[in-house]
Amino acid sequence: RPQEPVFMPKGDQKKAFAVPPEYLSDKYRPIGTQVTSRFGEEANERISVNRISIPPLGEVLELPRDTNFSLFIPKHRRIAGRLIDIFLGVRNVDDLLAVAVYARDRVNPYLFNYSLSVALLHRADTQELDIPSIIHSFPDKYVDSKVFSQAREDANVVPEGSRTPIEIPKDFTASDLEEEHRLAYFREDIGLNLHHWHWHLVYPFEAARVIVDKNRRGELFYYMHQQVIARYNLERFSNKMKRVERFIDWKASIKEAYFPKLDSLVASRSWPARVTGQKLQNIRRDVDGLIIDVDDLTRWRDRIYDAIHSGVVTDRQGKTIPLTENEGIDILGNMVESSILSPNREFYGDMHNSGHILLSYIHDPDHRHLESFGVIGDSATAMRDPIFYRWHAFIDDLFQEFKSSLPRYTENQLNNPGVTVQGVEVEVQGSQPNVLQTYWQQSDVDLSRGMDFQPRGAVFVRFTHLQHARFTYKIQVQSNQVREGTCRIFLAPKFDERGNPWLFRDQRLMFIELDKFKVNLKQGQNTITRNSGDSSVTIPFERTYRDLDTSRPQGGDQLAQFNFCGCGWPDNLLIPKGSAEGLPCQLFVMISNINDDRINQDASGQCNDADSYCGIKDKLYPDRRSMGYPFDRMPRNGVDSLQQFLTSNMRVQDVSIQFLNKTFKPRQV
Ligand code: CUO
Repeated sequence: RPQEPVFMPKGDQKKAFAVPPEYLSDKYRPIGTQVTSRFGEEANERISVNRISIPPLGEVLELPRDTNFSLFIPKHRRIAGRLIDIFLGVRNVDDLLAVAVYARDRVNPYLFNYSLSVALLHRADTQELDIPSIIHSFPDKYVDSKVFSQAREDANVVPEGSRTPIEIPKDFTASDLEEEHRLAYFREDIGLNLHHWHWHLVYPFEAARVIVDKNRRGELFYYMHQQVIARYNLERFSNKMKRVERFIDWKASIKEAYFPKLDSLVASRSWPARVTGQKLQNIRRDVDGLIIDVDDLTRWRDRIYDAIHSGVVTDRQGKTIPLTENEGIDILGNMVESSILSPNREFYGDMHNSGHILLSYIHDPDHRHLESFGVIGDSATAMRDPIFYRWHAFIDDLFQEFKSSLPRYTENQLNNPGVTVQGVEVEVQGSQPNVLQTYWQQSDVDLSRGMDFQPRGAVFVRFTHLQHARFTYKIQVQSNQVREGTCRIFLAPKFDERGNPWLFRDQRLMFIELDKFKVNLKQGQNTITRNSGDSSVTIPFERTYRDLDTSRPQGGDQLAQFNFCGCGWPDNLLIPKGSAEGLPCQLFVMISNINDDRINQDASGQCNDADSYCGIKDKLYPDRRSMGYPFDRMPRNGVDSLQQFLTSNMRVQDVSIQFLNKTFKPRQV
């Protein structure tokens, strides 16, 4: 079993649980003393586990231990919700430990890990407990399956000090014969998939209402995924490919295939591949309690479009709720995803989640081959598959349809009178100004925690990922008085796929957010300096991979933030790949009027360094504007180009992104 107990400490301190015999599962009870003494001998600390009356696990036990688990499957998430409730419902940490220990050997490992992680994130008394990163619990969801047999061999044969990292080739899922493979470095980036897993862990769409109902979560669902598509498109441009095509013809066959080459160690099965030319089919899978027709999607889509065009949604009681200028997108986000906050799930359905399901079972819609779902059926792996982006491009288009119906921003809503941005420059380490640089970098990660074999010890895997040279923005601002403002920095390609200049209405959808931060301006001339590593979009590389982190907080508040803060765009993907000759881009900088931005709250002491896509734990989203402002709406009349869009508090600087085809050796941490 690859899974480690969630409370397992690091290093060579080994703790063992002294467990009441009746907690052992049926399989182990007859040999209880042998089992406990085997592990007990290695331990240098014993923790006694309370004997309490365990709440009945009921249907939680219905999911076999050796199957895959997906939050997109309603039955699975109902079961997860039940287990989360059990973990949230016990009186204190000691009782939680007792229930967790009892459940651990009875419950599906993925289900157990997910439910306990959600509970630890949300219980007031567990804010100081650390959750191991999922890459350490389930490395099989993130790396080439070939690694595991090599790792086992190394662990058995090679003494710990003499092991060399096992190298994962950069191109292990396909060859260049497949055009979409050019984007594999992005789709299969470990940090990207960890971010996505964390985002959905922090913003579950079904659980107790107190957990789901977070500030603007529907809007954030729209915005975070909109940015994923914008960023994917910039990567496509970097590779001389056109924008991702929406998946809208649900009767047509899908040309992009994907062969993940991942094995589930828990299910002891390979993740199914999606071959080329497949079509969506109606799902009839008794084993998952799933009945979905392709026509269901069509009906939900049409009803959602109706709601958008009429500007109102109809709730379960038949009451109408207006989709207002500011809050409408939040309602729509919950409705389309859908979450339990959807005003009417019966009528507007479960559009986006069902798309994930239909695509993930395209190879075995009626379970005749006893196959499980493909990678798009799990938020930890979904972003690996090209079809993910085509599906989300359709979902995003739905949201854009709504955004297009909103009043345009007036000049007043964009300008910040008295503030003029006079100049912008990007200083790049080791390069000329305004030329961003990217390259390949190798990094090592220890995956031994997720592997259960003797003798133990570190097993490092070496992978190759995109990286960029550090850079600094230097922004010259003139202000007619002392004031605060919000500096918003975005990047978009300068030309479209044909090399033509953009119409602003199209280019606005291509902007990726790079940073957003508060500035204090003095009267007169100001120079704002900001480092790329401080971006409000990203978390540091070390935090993405957790155990590489040398500055790891040790307890208390800091640790609570740390758990939440696994959510954040990976720093190594802040800047798209660009091209050898340099991809021409436009860097947009704006200082907006703080009076319309400000949220009055104390966000200090909380994880707030990746709030753009993830929000802040237990706080309001720290920006009052609509997410994506100022690019989230159609331009005012007469604005056809970015230049015409600009007010004096905005400025555009031409930059290029140059890719150096070099691979740098692993960082030493
Ligand atoms: Cu993140 Cu479709 O929502 O995967």
